[in-house]
Amino acid sequence: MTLTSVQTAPFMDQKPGTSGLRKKTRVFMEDHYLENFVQAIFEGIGGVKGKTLVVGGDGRFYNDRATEIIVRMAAANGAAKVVAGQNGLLSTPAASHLIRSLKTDGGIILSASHNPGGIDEDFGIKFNMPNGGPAPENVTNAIFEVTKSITSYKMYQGGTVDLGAVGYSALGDMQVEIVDPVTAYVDLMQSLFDFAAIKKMISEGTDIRFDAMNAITGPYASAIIEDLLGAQKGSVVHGTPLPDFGGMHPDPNPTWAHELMDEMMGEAAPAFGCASDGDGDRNMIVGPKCYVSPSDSLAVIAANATVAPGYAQGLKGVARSMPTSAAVDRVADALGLECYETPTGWKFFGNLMDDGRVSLCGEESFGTGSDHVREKDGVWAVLMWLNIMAHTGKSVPELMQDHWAKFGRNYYSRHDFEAIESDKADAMIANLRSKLSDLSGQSFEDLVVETADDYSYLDPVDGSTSAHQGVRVVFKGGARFVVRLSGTGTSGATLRLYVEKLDLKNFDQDPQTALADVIAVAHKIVQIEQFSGRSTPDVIT
Ligand code: VG1
Ligand code: CO
Repeated sequence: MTLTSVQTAPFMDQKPGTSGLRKKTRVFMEDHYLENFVQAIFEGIGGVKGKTLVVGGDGRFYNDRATEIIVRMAAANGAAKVVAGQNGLLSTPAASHLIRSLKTDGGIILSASHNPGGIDEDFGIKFNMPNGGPAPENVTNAIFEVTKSITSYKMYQGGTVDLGAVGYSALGDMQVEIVDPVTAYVDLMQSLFDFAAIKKMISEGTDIRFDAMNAITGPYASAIIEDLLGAQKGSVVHGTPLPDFGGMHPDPNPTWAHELMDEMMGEAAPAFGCASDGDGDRNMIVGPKCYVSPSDSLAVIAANATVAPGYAQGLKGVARSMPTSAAVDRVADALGLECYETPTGWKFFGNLMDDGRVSLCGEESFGTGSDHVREKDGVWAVLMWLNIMAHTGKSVPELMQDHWAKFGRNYYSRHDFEAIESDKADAMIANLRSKLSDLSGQSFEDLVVETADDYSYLDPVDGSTSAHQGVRVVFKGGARFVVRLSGTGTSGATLRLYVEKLDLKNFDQDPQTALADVIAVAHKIVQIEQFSGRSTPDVIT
């Protein structure tokens, strides 16, 4: 058994994106690539000597090997203890909960989230702070700085790291605790939701389909929905986490969760359908013939959350990412709640939650969550919806119709244009930025531009600024579009176009029809086809 210092040279491409460092799995498997980044995390957070860290991931290919490497490097760097999920497994929200509840010094989560997995697909790694939330930009920047000049990393050779058995062991002077990945999380959910009421509703005939997409939520959903809440066996489908997600693209949206969508749009649809992503932090909610857009889901939860015991005292405030629709703003307005707007990525919600300003947050990208952890949480959102249904006695379509009747409908859609050549995408955004100041006042058909800017966020808690977080163009009357480039992809660029329009009277249009004029004008202003050669999106949500 020896502690070694391994010579290495920097990789210049280890800049974390929206949610950690994501690359092709084979890149992470190159000699020193993962190790360099892990050492940079340790140094970027001021060392791990005497600290306790949580480690786990979504079970994708290389998760097990990477977990062992991190445990060995933590021991070599003098950590006091590592708490790892059994077999290296932890959903992202479960990891966040462990970091918080065990009062640790943070954790490392292995996941490329909603990106496909396998040796030829994607892998990822990120650091979460002692509050359980993704590291903010000043920390990811510090980590990135270390990656650019690293010359060696520490590795504990020899000894055994057995991730398979729950219990305690040691690696050198470091204690290793292997925990069941599901238990603590299930306890947390039971403390927040009315399991008895949900169980009764299910026993009275509300049937459920939970598509875990062969990713991490399978064991969590089976334990909660089938075992505790009594849903029929088989309610959870694709419930075994597989290293390549069985070839599925574990992104819970109508395009990638098409099996679930087909079932929910068919004649024999269950009463409630839902899906989660690779690492368990996203959710999609669907009723019979009724797809719930994530922005609407956030608004419905904001309007009804007090029916759940964990939120009975009322919400402190709400927050949404800037491209998310303003549906939740309308609810906040009606309830007299503070409503915050932040850049894309869950890391921006952490300060607001820690400061007691908000208890509910959401993103249009199928992310919803609360201050019970510091990540978005797919299973949590599913249970919140079930709790709301159990207490109101309303179905998903009824909840949506009632919501729109009360607050109006913010028609909303996101169009993704994937795998654009990066320089073309950059040129498109640069061109758009260059004409922003001239846009206001200009008319496009019936739409008159009111404001156009490049979104910059001033964090009200720590005073930090994050600039260039997306271009937004708002028209008179409130319709708007937003464009930004994805920060989670691993090849080329993905352009995201977000469009929105409020309607106070007509609630039953197809969003693509309701938004057609804004979409057309967005294409014209952004010049998507001229720059990218693309006129139709790859994914519409
Ligand atoms: C996307 C989403 C963003 C989300 C992020 C991480 O980022 O748009 O809302 O927070 O993924 O989600 P981007 O930069 O590609 O638009 V996950 O489920 O990967 O942790
Ligand atoms: Co995710």
